[in-house]
Amino acid sequence: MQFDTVVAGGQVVTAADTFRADVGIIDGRIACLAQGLAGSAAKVIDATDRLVLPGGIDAHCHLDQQSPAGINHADDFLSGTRSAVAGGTTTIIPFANQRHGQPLRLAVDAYREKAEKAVIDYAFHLILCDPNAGVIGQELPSLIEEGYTSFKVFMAYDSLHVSDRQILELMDLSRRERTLVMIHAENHDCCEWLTEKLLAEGRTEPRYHAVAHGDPVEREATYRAIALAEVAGAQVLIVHVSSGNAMREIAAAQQRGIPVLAETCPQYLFLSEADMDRPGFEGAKFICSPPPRERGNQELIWRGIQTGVFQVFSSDHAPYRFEGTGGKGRHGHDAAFNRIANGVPGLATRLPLLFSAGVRQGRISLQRFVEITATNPAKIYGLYPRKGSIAVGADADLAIWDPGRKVMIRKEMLHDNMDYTPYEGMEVEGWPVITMSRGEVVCADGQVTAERGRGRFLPCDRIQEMKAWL
Ligand code: DUC
Ligand code: ZN
Ligand code: ZN
Repeated sequence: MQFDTVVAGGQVVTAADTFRADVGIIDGRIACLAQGLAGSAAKVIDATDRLVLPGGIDAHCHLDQQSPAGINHADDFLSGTRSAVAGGTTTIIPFANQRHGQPLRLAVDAYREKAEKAVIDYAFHLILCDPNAGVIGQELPSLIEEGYTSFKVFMAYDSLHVSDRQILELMDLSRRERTLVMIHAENHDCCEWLTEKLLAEGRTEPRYHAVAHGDPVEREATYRAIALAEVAGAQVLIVHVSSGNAMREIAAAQQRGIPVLAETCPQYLFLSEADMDRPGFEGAKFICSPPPRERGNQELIWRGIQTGVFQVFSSDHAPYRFEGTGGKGRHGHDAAFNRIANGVPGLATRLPLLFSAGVRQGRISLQRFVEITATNPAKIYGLYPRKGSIAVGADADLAIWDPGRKVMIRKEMLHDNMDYTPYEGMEVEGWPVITMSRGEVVCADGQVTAERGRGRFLPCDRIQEMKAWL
């Protein structure tokens, strides 16, 4: 066999195994896994002393969306996907966001057009803020056929949140059609009531965001989302779980055999509510929803990763710049917490942070790392086996890691369009030194070489039965 490229001499890591093999690539796909392939290759990439992992799948990131308050994200599909490859990610699943009263089809078409600049492959989740009878009865069934099989709804936010009744209708459709409802679990009335109370008391600094979006607010909505899924007989995935208490509700449901999956994110392992209390307006940089909790909570989230409560680890990249008219500080540096856009960036830092504190510091195995950052997202969202693994026939999406490389995270190395990273100055051990998408090197030694627009849309399959996962 003659290969276009062989990645030679590395340790191949999958969710199941680590083994020594060369990876032979033909036409962007993995054609052979065996030793001694380098002699039959047009191009050889030396992976001696390196780990060869599936490229990461970031199953939750926001690009080129507008916040509920009308603020644009700093990253579009070009800067966002360039940043992704700089951190070893080769597939993203961002959101096509419906506006009130807007036919879903228009939202999907608009986001498909925005995504034409992407440098890596992408699928879409749909955000539904207006799941009316036309959406549920007509639009979704036809979009599902076209490969949109996961839908996010919000239990909080003025312009976004939907009622329990609407969630039930959507879950009912999801059960029939074998799709997946993703839930932003925070109790809207609680957030609103707490926010008004805090503002009336003059408690306006960024740190009060953590009070307005406190732990019980997330825990109640998580419990309710699970109960709704039980009522509807549907599978559900709770996104961006931040609190150990919400996580316990999920674990309890999983133990009862309820098909509830869960995702967590770097901000809940590496940031805490103390960051929102940094001097001046600095705390605004760390505002996201749900917010990072007290430091002790981080260990609980690690435990959930170790024990399997969480199946997915995503960035929830929601890039709002600090300065400028579209930034967190657009209402001035004394703006009240509820006027600061919610979200932190993280596409490039997701994998190195978890690799370093998880794998290198002995909290999780390499297999678990691959599982929650690539293989599980591919399986859950219907992209497996084309994406998410290193196997013959799969796309040659690879991240070649130098497991010992020490890097201090600096905003400048992340290739996004942000003016800060919440992880500035953190030291990590282990870095993806080469990223390949469909057999092509798209980033090497910090240089992004991918051509604009080379990414392709990935239609997602219907969702599998999940009971076996729990
Ligand atoms: N929810 C998200 O999923 N991302 C950013 C902010 C939010 O509320
Ligand atoms: Zn959310
Ligand atoms: Zn999000």
